[in-house]
Amino acid sequence: MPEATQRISEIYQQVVERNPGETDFHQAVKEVLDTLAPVLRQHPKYAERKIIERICEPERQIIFRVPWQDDQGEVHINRGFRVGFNSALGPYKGGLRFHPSVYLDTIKFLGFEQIFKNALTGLPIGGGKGGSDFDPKGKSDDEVMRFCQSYMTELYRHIGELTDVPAGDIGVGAREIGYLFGQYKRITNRYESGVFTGKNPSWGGSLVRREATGYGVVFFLEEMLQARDNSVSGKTAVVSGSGNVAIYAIEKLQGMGAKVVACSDSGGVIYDPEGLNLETVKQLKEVERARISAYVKHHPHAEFREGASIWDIPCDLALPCATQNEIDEAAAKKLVEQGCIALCEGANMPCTPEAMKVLEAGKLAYGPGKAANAGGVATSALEMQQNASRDAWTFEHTEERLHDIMRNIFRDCHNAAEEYGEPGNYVVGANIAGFRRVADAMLAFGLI
Ligand code: NDP
Ligand code: 2IT
Repeated sequence: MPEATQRISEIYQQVVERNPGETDFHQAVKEVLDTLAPVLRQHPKYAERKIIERICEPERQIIFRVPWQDDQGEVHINRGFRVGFNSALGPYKGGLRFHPSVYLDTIKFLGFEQIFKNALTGLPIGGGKGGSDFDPKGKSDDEVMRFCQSYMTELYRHIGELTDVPAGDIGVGAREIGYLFGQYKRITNRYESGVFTGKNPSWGGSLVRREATGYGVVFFLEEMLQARDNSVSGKTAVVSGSGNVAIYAIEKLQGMGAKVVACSDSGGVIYDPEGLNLETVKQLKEVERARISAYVKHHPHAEFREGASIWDIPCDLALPCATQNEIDEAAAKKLVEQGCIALCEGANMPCTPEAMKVLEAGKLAYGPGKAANAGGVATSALEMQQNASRDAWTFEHTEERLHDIMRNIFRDCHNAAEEYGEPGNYVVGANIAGFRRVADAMLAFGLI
């Protein structure tokens, strides 16, 4: 039915016109919409009730001023955001990103992706995202605390364990969650553990949440490889970034017998042909908040390549775990040429549309972020469960739950891809499986 394709292209045009200049948001929407025509054909109700049009419009968008003072007493003004995109399946759920590049477009693309990702987990969480153009890099702990307190002084009225539950993303880790939660608790006069996830396990956080995104990516990768009678063990891997997701992806890769030869930060790439020493990376990034270039001081045989592309390094497995659009067409070509067999996305939308085409043509096993990196938010939902029951689970139990969830996500993507005639295409599988869960809930609720 050509009308379905036509309808989708009209919806996309409307999204572009209604959200001028928001190119990352357009890209995220296009990637999902391009896979939905067969679903509209099979379920005309989705079109009649304008489900896609509604999903593309956030339920609410909050933008606010965040004034704070640095250690010298100088005043700074940042902008805060929180977008509640879709609450059909549960309270808005998604991280906060603090990075100087953040603007409304960034939060909308991330919030849109989050709807489908969260639906794929099978857990009761809607989609949302937030953040600020604040740059935590180079700031003292006190400055970060003052910023977080100011940010929460506005945000607190919009969130709640049954309404909207933030967590971390780029630039927001355990330190920031602590300051944000502390201010929320103080303003609201409630110890409402379930309002935030990614908390320290000593005050209401879940074990495995810190590791969950990175571990989950590798669990998903292993499922993809096993479907091709292959495995992570014995492979050479490259992981971009050296933050939360990258570190725990490296840990699980190494634990499963892969050799990880490179990681990076915004300053450049570390290439260690002997295999990265993860303890050094953790010490530099989690303790000292140093630049990754300092790795070579500890391991002089390794090489630091300032400003270089990590995707020039030959590998079997590529795991982008830094940021959006970090793999362009040229990088994708290089990966294919050099014999990479699988790419699994820890970051959100790390491949440009052109790169995705190259990877598809190159027949790589390709794990899209909204499925592959869903282990983080899934474990956040497990943290919410523990908070609701005032319980704390063991590491082993929680990791097993995470592992099961990743296997189920893989199975759902795999089955949806087969059902819609594109076996092995997990982009199609993830988009359709996630979309259908949200769409069916929206239909059930009437016109919302
Ligand atoms: P962190 O802040 O812990 O680490 C981010 C890493 O990526 C750092 O090494 C950082 O380098 C690098 N990076 C960030 N922005 C850029 C940029 N513009 N150019 C080059 N390098 C960059 O964040 P996370 O590890 O939490 O997040 C990484 C990715 O994973 C993001 O795409 C995030 O949305 C996604 N994600 C995170 C989840 C989570 O649970 N944390 C869950 C699912 C997805 P530098 O320090 O130099 O800036
Ligand atoms: O992109 C993501 O899924 C996250 N940053 C984690 C969100 C969460 O609520 O744990």
